[in-house]
Amino acid sequence: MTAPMTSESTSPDLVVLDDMPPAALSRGEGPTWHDWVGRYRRTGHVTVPAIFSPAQMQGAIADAMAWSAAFLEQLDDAKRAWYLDNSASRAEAQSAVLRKLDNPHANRPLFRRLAAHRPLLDCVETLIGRGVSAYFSQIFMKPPHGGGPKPVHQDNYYFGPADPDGMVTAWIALEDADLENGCLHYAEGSHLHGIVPHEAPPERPYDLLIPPARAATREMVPAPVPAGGVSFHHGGTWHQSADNRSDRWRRACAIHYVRNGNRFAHPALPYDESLVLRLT
Ligand SMILES: O=C(O)CCC(=O)C(=O)O
Repeated sequence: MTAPMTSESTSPDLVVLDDMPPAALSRGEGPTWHDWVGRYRRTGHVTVPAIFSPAQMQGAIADAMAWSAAFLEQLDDAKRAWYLDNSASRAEAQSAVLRKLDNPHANRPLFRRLAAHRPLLDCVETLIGRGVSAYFSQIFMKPPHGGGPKPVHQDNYYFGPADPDGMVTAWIALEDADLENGCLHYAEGSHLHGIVPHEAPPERPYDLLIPPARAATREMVPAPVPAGGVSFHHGGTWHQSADNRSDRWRRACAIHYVRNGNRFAHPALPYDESLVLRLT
């Protein structure tokens, strides 16, 4: 369906900003600038720590929870089962937790600022080229001992971007994400083999997933991310998250960036182009 990215066939106008490593990578030890770009090309994902401060992440969590409470308040019955983690009645909804919130970059000034954070954009522009926009975003919430798994899928199946290499997902860990509380897992190198068919369970028509028998053919490697770090993944990379088996929350914000001019040309679900936010 889409051309796979290889290290030989990156987008022609991709620019690697050799002279401007993100601040997070110029501090301390760990992978160098070139190491992490190479890792992304090879495996389809890479994690960069400490792009945001603890204070920024605490502010983001407080804002997400305030938005969640306000959103729950006005949710009608039809939408409740989709948005709530445990399908809840109206009475239960008082204590229920939203599974996800769409487009924080467009709805919440604080998340708009996170999306425009220069060290984050440095990384994004290195991966997909200069001049980028936030196209779609989501906050994902897994409460302690709750928050079901997100099955294996490819973002580019949902988005169908005109240029599959001109889209990257930046998954911001608002708090530590690890094996116990449901961090992401990736099938390394899966972005090199194109897009595979997805299906949706009849009761969850928006939950497009790679059929379990096929998903089981690939090893899924966990990608723990410390609070304030960002896991970047290519739109073709198979990924999933497990349920939260810990006493802790796992809240994260995924921002899907495109290089300007690229668009979701053949999306599997509708996306509102009026919310696209040009950033550079
Ligand atoms: O955070 C999750 O559980 C799922 C995130 C995801 O699928 C994504 O960012 O593309």
